[in-house]
Amino acid sequence: MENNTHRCRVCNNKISITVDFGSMPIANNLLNPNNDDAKNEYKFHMQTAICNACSCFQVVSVPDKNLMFNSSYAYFASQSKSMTLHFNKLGDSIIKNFIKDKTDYILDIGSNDGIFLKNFSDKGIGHLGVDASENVVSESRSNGVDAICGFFNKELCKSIIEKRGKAKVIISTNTMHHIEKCHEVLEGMDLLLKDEGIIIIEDPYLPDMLSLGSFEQIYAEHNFIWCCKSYQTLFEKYSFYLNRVEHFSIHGGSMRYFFSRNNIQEDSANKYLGLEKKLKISEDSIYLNFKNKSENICNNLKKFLIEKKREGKSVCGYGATAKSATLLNFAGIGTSLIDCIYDSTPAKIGKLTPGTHIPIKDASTFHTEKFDYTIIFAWNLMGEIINKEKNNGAKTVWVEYVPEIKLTDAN
Ligand code: JHZ
Ligand code: ZN
Repeated sequence: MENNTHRCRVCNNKISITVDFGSMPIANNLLNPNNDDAKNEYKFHMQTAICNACSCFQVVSVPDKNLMFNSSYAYFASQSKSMTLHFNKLGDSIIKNFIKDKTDYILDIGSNDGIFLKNFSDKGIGHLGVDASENVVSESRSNGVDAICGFFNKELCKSIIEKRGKAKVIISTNTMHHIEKCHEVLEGMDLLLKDEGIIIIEDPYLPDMLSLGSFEQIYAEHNFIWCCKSYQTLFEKYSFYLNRVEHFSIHGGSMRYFFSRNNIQEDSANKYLGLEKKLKISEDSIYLNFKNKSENICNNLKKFLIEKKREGKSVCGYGATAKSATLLNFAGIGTSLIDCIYDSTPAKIGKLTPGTHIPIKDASTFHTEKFDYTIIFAWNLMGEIINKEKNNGAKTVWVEYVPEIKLTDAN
């Protein structure tokens, strides 16, 4: 492993590179086929490191945030019914347990199209979304959600406090791992949260990524893959304590973390902190195995695709996910092996995938096309997608590839 002078973004400890994924485009930076987007495509060198002191897994050099989060952000969370359901349940439990009086409001960092806050706006409960991408903010407003466009930091929080006072609950789902300057977020939370308030964070969990070998969770926006130890280190610097965690299978394994000013650590937090220690996730040596798993996933999928091409079979993809950008670019899989990828998101349809330039087509026409094989790039939403397409009458063999190739025949 290469020696260098990189420093951990959480604790400033020296870190060294564990896996080098080479040149990568920005995962959600889909290209317009009718202009020079493809010729001028932005790329960065994606290398990852683990901090031996605080277990923070991070991308070493991250593209400028304005290149990733802007008015053409392509991900709209409400495209998934199962994710909508997941957030409805979370909303109900927060309303029951934490929203106690009329002045209490919840603030969502990375509120996207309002998928989560809709639970509050529909019931007339105080809420505010913050998101750095104007297009998803407009979408959430059109869904009745109160949201502002901006990067969450101390300055923004000062202006929110002037207008709304302090928040009872601060939540951030699938967003903290997008924010390179994580201390700016904590400085904002430190100002904005009521003394008796609670912070809830949820995102993909490092030990799950390591055990599946799902390296696709890493891309420009996902510049951290968090765990209990790394979050605990970050939050304790601002006197917030990890009280409790809840584990979910969504997105290939996610953790929900609860922080407050109370220094009480429940069994769930102890359990996972202990597990992380036992798994030695802070040690460089673990990442050699992870690198091997990642390369195997790529090699197996590529081998499968080459074989099917040779047999004259037709192959497409389903779900133009951010994850698939990492996979396709790292594996070197492009239009010679996959004809197109189907997706239901209006902002993605008609565009090309970043780096590999595979055309993205409207998922509503998928069932009419009859591809022999369909690679399910949204493997985390597989049940929902297969059911939907089965009802539409789609005939294909679905192909999963994490952790290994698995076929589901829907013919
Ligand atoms: P999905 C995103 O990652 C991006 P991605 C982001 N960086 C993040 O943090 C994680 O999510 C949590 C489509 N689809 O959820 C919609 C259909 O076409 O796996 C999406 O493009 N038909 C913010 O992009 C994609 O699949 C359907 O029926 O890796 C799913 O993307 C359904 C259900 C989805 O996340
Ligand atoms: Zn660290």
